[in-house]
Amino acid sequence: MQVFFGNFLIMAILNILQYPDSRLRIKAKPIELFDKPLKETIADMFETMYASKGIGLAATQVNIHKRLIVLDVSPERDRQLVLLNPTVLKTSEEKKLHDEGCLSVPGFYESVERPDKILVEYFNSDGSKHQLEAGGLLSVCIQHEMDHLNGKVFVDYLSRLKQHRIQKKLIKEKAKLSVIN
Ligand code: GNR
Ligand code: NI
Repeated sequence: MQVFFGNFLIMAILNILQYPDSRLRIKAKPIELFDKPLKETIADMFETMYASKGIGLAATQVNIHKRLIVLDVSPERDRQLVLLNPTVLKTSEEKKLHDEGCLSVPGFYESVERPDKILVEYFNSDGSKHQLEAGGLLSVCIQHEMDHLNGKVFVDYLSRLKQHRIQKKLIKEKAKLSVIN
């Protein structure tokens, strides 16, 4: 939610769901209205992503179950990308391993194999249709975010042993925090 306070536009930093929260498993629904509330959600998601030093954020992670992704993989943090209702049209045969992290899985970085290049179709916040060919980090990030929209987390690609270790550690840390607060 955005609030006007005098001349100041107040954006909100949203709460990020943490693995293994079951709400990360909800499949997001297509966006039908390209309206002002949607633009406010997009602004809040960028604010949240930059505050958390992330390169991408899917609406699912902030408990909004709509097909909406924000990204900025630039080192200067000045190349905002918004993908609404994204679909993958093509994927390369060639796959690559890349180290991945996730704002919903804080502190863990693991190697995941994915197609190297993808062709994505999406809508922007004005409702116009675009295509984007991505490789490298951008390709990894878009695939990681589109997984979130389908209720999938990068941890799902790891061995069951690693999944259990990560779950145990994050649940334990959460319990510690609830004793303090
Ligand atoms: O900030 C993020 N960094 C990252 C690094 C490698 C592969 C994927 C990512 S996405 C992640 C932000 C996030 O959790 N998005 O869902
Ligand atoms: Ni993530």
